[in-house]
Amino acid sequence: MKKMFALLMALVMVLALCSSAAAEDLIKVGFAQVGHESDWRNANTENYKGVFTAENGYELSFVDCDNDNAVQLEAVRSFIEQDLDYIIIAPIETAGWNTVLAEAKDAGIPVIIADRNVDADPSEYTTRVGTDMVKEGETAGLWLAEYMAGAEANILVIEGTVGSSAALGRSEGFNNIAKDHPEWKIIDSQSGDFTQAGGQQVMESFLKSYPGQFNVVVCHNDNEAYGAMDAMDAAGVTYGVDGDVILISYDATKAGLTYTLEGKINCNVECNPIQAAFVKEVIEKLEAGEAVEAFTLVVDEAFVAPGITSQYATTMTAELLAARPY
Ligand code: GYE
Repeated sequence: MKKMFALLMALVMVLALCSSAAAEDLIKVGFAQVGHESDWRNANTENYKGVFTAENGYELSFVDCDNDNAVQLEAVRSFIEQDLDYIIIAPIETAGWNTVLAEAKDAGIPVIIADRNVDADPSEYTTRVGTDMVKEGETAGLWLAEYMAGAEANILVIEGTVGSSAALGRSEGFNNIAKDHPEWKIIDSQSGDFTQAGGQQVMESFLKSYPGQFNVVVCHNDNEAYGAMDAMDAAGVTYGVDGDVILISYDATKAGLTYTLEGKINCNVECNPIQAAFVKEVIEKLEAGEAVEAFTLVVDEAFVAPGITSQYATTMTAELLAARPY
């Protein structure tokens, strides 16, 4: 009996040793995430949590920065203090990163800028993974030009978070196309902070300020579009393929594409939130001592409501919607 007990104890100790060795072997990754402002963001977070798992060899320290720049800087500094192996930042705003990036560099911790971009020289961080937001804006503009075919457009824009590369890029891209269309007028452009409540609030104020004066609404993400739709519903303004107002959105989440399939959103420009595997690939290369590209592009497409055909976008079908993973 004593022998059995000793054997059992030895086994327990070996197992404990093995698992602590395994925990030490895990690659420690800190992720300073923007927050939880949108369905897109939640899909992006889920994707990271599903990829950076212990089974895959990672220990993920995840911080939801709740759209607060100070919290995000603090999160990155705490990753540096903990001496993690890699730091991933999805920057809320483009500005204000130089100092903390230099601190990470001094500590020898590689930094991966994910999703949104920073306003810093690429030499200040290791690499970037994300979508091309200027191109997303241009796609929306090109589609609108094709759809309007020379008709007048009086446009209201509900922007994303002020100072975020997602909002800046989409505006820049859309404006690149708008400048070639003298028959277009951007009446107003205000931030809805990428939230449904923000989108609704901005649309309510637009409806008061510009009643009957607009025929296009551009929302920088799906959640803002849902808010804008609620505001237009309440004001008796119709939108979508059978409505008076053309509605453009970005993200192409499952719910957003459901509205696109129903014809309520005319055009939905995708921004792909499934980015974690690309980041993991970059880390694997760095672990192997290989060089990494300065930028890994996550490719997007665009979708339009049934009845619309476009050289810039795919016409939505029930099959396409069913196949959407997020
Ligand atoms: O479009 C929006 C989210 O940075 C691309 O952030 C991302 C944007 C996305 O809140 O829904």
